[in-house]
Amino acid sequence: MNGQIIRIISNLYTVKIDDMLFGCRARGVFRNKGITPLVGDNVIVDTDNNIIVKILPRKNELKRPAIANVDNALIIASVKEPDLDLILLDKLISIITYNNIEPLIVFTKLDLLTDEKKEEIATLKEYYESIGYQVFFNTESARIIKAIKGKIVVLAGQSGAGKSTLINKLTDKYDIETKEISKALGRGKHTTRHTELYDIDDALVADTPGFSSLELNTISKEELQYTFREFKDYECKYRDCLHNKEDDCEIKKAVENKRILKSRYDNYLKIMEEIK
Ligand SMILES: Nc1nc2c(ncn2[C@@H]2O[C@H](COP(=O)(O)OP(=O)(O)O)[C@@H](O)[C@H]2O)c(=O)[nH]1
Ligand SMILES: [Mg+2]
Ligand SMILES: [Zn+2]
Repeated sequence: MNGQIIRIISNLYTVKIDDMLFGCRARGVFRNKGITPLVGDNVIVDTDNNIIVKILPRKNELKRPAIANVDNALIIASVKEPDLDLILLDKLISIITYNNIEPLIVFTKLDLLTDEKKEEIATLKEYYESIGYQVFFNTESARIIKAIKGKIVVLAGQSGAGKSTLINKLTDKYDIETKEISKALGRGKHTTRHTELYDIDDALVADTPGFSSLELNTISKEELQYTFREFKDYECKYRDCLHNKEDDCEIKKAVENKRILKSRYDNYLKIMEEIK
């Protein structure tokens, strides 16, 4: 029968088949071939013997957390405590997009802002929506649940941004430990020892950041522009243009005309600097 691995503890695999959970072992042959079954793997199970007999092809695979077939990354971006970090946001969007995962943006902690600052965030939200991203506030549980239904989802975003809090808000099935902001920022390591996917209304969500901003290394500076979705609307007359030098560059013109958000372009240049 077909199922999906939702939890791994040492060599015991919990496989969800329809709505039932099976504790399974993996076939010895995987080990011999150097194949490691991952959380998120679609598998075929011999349910008479509770053995995983086959792992179906993966659409992608992450290292930390070790997880396969990720559909979405929820980028959790706090607007205060810690302050909104737009370069981190744009960098995460690029890294996630590059890994063939659709990013969803969630702004948290708007309750800590003045009305004026809230307006600025609303404008920002509109921009990201206008270029094709789904953007949420962490108060919009119903909308978020709808967006991730049936998907495998990882979280991204800095410590203290409100990732665990969000999962607790999305479901009352779990009570995940959240940290006071001071402690969260002081902590270098996760206490999580194994990858578990929380089953939230038919979505599987990993409460371990799937991406950090440090993972730029695989993107080349030539490829970076393709992870900036709005750049695709413009065609430069310069072949191989990196949109950083030529005065007559279509992207630069779009920034001047305020059709591309200035911070997006500035962050593009900063991220490219980091790649070099
Ligand atoms: N005021 C406010 N505090 C929040 C919000 N979301 C999370 N927090 C607090 O921020 C701190 C860090 O949250 P946590 O979920 O542990 O962050 P994580 O490190 O990303 O998992 C905790 O004290 C939360 O109670 C929010 O929307 N508003
Ligand atoms: Mg947490
Ligand atoms: Zn250009």
